[in-house]
Amino acid sequence: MNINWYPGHMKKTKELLQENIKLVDLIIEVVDARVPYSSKNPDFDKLFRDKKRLIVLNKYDLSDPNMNKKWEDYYKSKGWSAVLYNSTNNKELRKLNNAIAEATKEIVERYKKRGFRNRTIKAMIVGIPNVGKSTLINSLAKRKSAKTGNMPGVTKGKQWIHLAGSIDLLDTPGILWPKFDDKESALNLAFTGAIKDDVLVLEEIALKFVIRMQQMGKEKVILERYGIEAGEKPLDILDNIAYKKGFLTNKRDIDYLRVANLLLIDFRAGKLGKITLEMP
Ligand SMILES: Nc1nc2c(ncn2[C@@H]2O[C@H](COP(=O)(O)OP(=O)(O)O)[C@@H](O)[C@H]2O)c(=O)[nH]1
Ligand SMILES: [Mg+2]
Repeated sequence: MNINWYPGHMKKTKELLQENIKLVDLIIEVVDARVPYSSKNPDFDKLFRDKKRLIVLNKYDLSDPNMNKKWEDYYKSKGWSAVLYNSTNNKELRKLNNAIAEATKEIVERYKKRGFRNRTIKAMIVGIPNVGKSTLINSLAKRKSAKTGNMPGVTKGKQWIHLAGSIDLLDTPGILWPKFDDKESALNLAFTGAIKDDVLVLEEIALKFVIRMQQMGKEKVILERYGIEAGEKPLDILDNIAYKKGFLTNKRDIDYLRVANLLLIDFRAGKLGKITLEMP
């Protein structure tokens, strides 16, 4: 993990979240649209229960359009608002602002009825590491760098970013910890790069990725990308990429680390196409 989530950190994170939740009307929960289940932490659902929630399926530029629709519908069926978003494309900003306005419509109405005409709606962004929280805050704030860090519990005073309409966004995201115990989720997060490569055996991750692609009936994408043939075993695919690319050490041993890097970097950059790794 790119965060040391030892129990003290977890406790601190939860306390900080609890404190911030009291201040806001809307929780904007960011997930990775390629792995919406694995990148969401249900531990926190209880904490957010009484708040209006907008799920941002971020990085939808990298995920399967058919699956995007399914996930969006799934979240809506749970009574949450949901929007597909690409934080790296400022042209989509209006879509997100509209989704926020839509999600907070009733709250605004309620405030008006109670006579608070100019009351701003307060929102905060939450999500596990690497889903794009900082990028999203920056895109909303229309600026290049948010003072964000991956260390939980290091906020120095709260700052609000004023957005379109009368929305104020807390400038520091709430960082949720990933699901550790679920092996399948951990693997999905390793594929997307949310779990730092240096604590993982990358060659193994790459092999598992090949197997996953085969299970999803998407092996062909890999074969076509590298101009290789399939073999009998999943490992043959890594071998064949190595031969094709000349990724050999001593001119004969396969450099699996190099193959793994290539394959995973290509997947993460969307070069294997738009792929979603799990279904609702
Ligand atoms: N393709 C794509 N990349 C994104 C998107 N949002 C964030 N990223 C990238 O994902 C990585 C992690 O983003 P970051 O904002 O640091 O995530 P955080 O840990 O949740 O704050 C960065 O390399 C971003 O450029 C998106 O919508 N599409
Ligand atoms: Mg960040």
